[in-house]
Amino acid sequence: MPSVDARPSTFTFELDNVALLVIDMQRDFLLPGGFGESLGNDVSQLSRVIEPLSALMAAWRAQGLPIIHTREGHQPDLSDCPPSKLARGGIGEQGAFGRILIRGEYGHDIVDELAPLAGEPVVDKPGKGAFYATELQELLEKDNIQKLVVTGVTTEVCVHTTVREANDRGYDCLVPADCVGSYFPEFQRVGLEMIAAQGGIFGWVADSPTVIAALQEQK
Ligand code: C5J
Repeated sequence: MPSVDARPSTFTFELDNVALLVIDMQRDFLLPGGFGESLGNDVSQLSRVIEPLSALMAAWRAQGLPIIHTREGHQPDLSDCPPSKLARGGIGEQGAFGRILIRGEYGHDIVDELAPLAGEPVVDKPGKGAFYATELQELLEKDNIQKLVVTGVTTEVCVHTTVREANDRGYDCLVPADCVGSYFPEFQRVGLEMIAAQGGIFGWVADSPTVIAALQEQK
């Protein structure tokens, strides 16, 4: 059984009950010129996640373990976008990579380096959390997944919301600190601390090389 040195305590999982969740590694959040940068954000804070996450995904795939990707976005007619979200601007407007966070647009899709492989589910979500108004829970239940390694962007928004949703649904979540990113270094630090605080109130935090080493010990 892989055993990961994590905070606040060791995180263990069975190879047949774990999935890697890759949250919203979309061009519009990560690429220079995209939606994230147009809001004044420093996208290099997110792109530094690509390399370690790519290595984790490779190790994960080498073990034949499941990866589930998510994308935040909306139908072209915006019928699934709450008026309150729309009113804050951006969504559906023309951006450098097509209409912002609209399904089917170039900017809405996942960065080339982390492209899903055939057969890996891609869950399209209208909200921040990956469980809200999606098929995610059904996918997890189908394969009896009970533990999640949660990666992606942004730490304090979609990663945190998803970890909290998962925690309330009974899933144990491990977050590799170098595989999640925030535009704001302070939010990154505090976001990770909040997960592991109070005896792991939302989950566990580790580094991806530790997770990879634990996986490779299984060979
Ligand atoms: C945001 C996300 N930040 N994926 N989305 O709007 O965290």
